[in-house]
Amino acid sequence: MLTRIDHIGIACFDLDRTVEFYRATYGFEVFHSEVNEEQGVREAMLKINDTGDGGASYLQLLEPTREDSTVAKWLAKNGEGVHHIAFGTADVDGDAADIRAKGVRVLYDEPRIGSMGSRITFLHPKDCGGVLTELVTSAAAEH
Ligand code: MC0
Repeated sequence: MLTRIDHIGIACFDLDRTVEFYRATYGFEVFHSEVNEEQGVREAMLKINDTGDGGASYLQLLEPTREDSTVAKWLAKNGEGVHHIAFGTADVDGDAADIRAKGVRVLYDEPRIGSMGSRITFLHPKDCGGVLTELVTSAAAEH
């Protein structure tokens, strides 16, 4: 069951400059940052609020680390802006299977590693009204 907005992914050309915009404009601080080589991104997670399911909602700022990454390709075409939304669930495997059975393309056969050790998969934007959609089970929810 999808129980929260886990994060909104925002693509940017310059992560440090964008982090500073969110700090100076809204007062949001970086909760966590990392490089995800598989996904080709450097990212900063800005925690916005805790959620009723024991998780939290974040803004995820994404800068590509290589030109052939999905985010670099998206930025070249669209410029900076909202890249994807992510729903949180305690069971990414089960929810992905249920959604696949409804005819929506799930991009990975098995969830991959996302931010902060989470397990993630994506739904194809062309099957989701133009919205790249991610499903996330946080590392904490698995223990
Ligand atoms: C592409 N399209 C999008 C889109 N990306 N539409 C809405 N939102 C997006 N973010 C559209 C394109 O405009 C195009 O439409 C069509 O989908 C095909 O796109 P493409 O440019 O030809 O690119 P593909 O087909 O090679 O790849 C698209 C696909 C890819 C969604 C399969 O981006 C993908 O695998 N994304 C999932 C992984 C990802 O994005 N990772 C980065 C975040 P037209 O109409 O022009 O045909 S990593 C992350 O977020 C992790 C770290 C985490 O949360 O923990």
